[in-house]
Amino acid sequence: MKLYRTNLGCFVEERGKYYRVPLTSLDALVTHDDLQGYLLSVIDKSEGVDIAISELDFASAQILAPIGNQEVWAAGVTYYRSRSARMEESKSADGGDFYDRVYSATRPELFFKATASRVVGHKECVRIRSDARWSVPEPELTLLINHRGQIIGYTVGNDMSSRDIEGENPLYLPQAKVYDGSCALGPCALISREPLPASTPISIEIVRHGATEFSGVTTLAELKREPSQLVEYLFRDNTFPFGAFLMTGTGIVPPDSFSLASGDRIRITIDPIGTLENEVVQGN
Ligand code: DO4
Ligand code: MG
Repeated sequence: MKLYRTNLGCFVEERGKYYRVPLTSLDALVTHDDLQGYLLSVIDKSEGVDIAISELDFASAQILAPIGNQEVWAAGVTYYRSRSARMEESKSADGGDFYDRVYSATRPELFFKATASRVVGHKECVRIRSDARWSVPEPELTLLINHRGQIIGYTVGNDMSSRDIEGENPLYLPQAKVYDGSCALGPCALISREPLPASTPISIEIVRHGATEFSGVTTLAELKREPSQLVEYLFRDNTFPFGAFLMTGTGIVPPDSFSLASGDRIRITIDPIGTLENEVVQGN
């Protein structure tokens, strides 16, 4: 089941039909005792009633990021490709060793990524920092976790990153990662307690002036850590009254010659969830 947050309220989509969800607050949905059961009952009750109206509403709705008061956190260096790219970018700062060590350490790298106000949804604009010279998108499977630390769903995430700032000194990581428009989530949350199969592909396409400038693909088989293990570390000594999002790291890094530019369109697809599309704007 896919849960959409829109300017007209929340909708659940099942087999191409959209059903209006009476609970409109994402916080209430994420902290619901049995979200999946609740959404199934919404579908059951609406069967044969008012569905055409819901579909009509949905077609004219503006999709919003599927977030309420949740914090967004991120895991880093969870794919070999990210480890290698980071070691390379921080070589001149002697930072490479940290990335190699965290890749194989028991404790994962977890960092704070965004508050809801810094998150944009499908078809909204992600931003390049005004003081960054080398920026990339990071396509990441993003976990939706309830206040009890249970994974209740998945969304598509873009962990926008300023590689020159991060590479200059690993202590600059928060500035490279956390700024207005630095995170995109959407287009919906796939509500499921089942782990996604290892064969699940994550793909990205960056379109510039109508042509593909970069594309890449990986699969969850390349993710070195179990999502449940990442969540266990996140919830150690931390409470999340409204639940949280956890981005699971990137397995796709464009070549070093590539940097995002204003007007680029980023499309990230994770098949059972959908495609998150955002245009890039340069901060000033
Ligand atoms: O360690 C820096 C950030 C890593 C990251 O964001 C990633 O691997 O996805
Ligand atoms: Mg990342």
